[in-house]
Amino acid sequence: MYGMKIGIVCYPTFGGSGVLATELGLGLAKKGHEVHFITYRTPFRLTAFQENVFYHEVSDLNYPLFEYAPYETALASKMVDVVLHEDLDVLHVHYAVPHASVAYMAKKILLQKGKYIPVVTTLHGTDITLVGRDPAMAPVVSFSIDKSDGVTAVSHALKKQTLEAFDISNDIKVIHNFIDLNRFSRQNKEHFKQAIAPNGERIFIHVSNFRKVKRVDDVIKMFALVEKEISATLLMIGDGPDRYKMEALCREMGLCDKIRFLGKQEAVEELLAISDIFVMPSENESFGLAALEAMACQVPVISSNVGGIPEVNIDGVTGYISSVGDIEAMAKNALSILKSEEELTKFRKAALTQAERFSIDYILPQYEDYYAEIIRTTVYA
Ligand code: GMT
Repeated sequence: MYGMKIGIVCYPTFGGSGVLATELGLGLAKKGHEVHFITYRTPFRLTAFQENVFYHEVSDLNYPLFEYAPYETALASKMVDVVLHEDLDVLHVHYAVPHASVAYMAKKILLQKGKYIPVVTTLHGTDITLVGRDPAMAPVVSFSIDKSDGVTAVSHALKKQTLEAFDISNDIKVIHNFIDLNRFSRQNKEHFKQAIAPNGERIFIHVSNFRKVKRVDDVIKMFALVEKEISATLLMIGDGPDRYKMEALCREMGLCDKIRFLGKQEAVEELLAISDIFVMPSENESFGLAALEAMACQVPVISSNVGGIPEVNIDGVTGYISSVGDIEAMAKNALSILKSEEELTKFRKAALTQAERFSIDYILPQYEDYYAEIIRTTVYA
């Protein structure tokens, strides 16, 4: 089915689900579909005008009575408006909380107006493993996943976790996250390298939202072990609640001159292009999009072994995986990759080969086929 009109709802902030949703929308638009983003702010990777792409901002209604502005109501109303007036074929919501339940509400309102809209929900991770399974949310999350016309999860591990956490009968299709290999590739950024590692230091990199689940302190502690053995520097990219604590930890450990906190970066691929090892010691990770971005730039990954990470990072091939918190193993594995140029090159090549399996060219058609199937098979109810 070609020329679909697709609504995409996501979080517009720096974060895997928003990045993926935005790249998906842009990719679909390039293929001739009409894409309507419905969010409370312009998604951060939606930077320039592109044909077939439309952006609808959810109103921020701040009445003095409200301690919390009723975002869900405003979002549902915007969904109704856009679906009706743009005559959308399908609504694709990323991150179940609260998007799946809001979409259900919008769908019911639209049905009364004689417009049927199938809803596809993509589960991204913390919407299930952290937020969604909390008893404060679980009944609504479970209900709205079950009421979606189509449900996808970004890894087999997340599908399994969802089925374990919720009593749902809906089928869940696994569509892995993807990468645009034109953007994420190893570019020559020698001048950056000179500035960051003037004495040929090995460059370690961590990219995250600095939340507890990322175990950023493990990045620093494993780096401290590595740095005792070889000359190295660590780039910390991103921002979030734990950043202050991490800066304090670096001071305590006397590592300030070796670790640079660069904050949120738009062109993360330029920093990946000069890096030797990517570190992702997360406590939970449904997929690990940031690791895939690193691998596409030929950076081997040292990670934990949780959730969907082993579907991305192949132990002993594209990097190494170890138990959560095992910083000694992480440091040892990183040093073994860096023991020679030959070894590093071997891992770099394997990382790229694995990243190619997640190319947007291969994954995006899976979404197109899935939309077409859901549009074709869903019955009005
Ligand atoms: O990692 C986060 O806290 C952000 C979160 C999000 O929703 O933006 O990331 C989740 O979705 C990404 C895209 O599908 C996945 O690559 C991440 O692994 C997943 N994070 C977790 O499961 C912790």
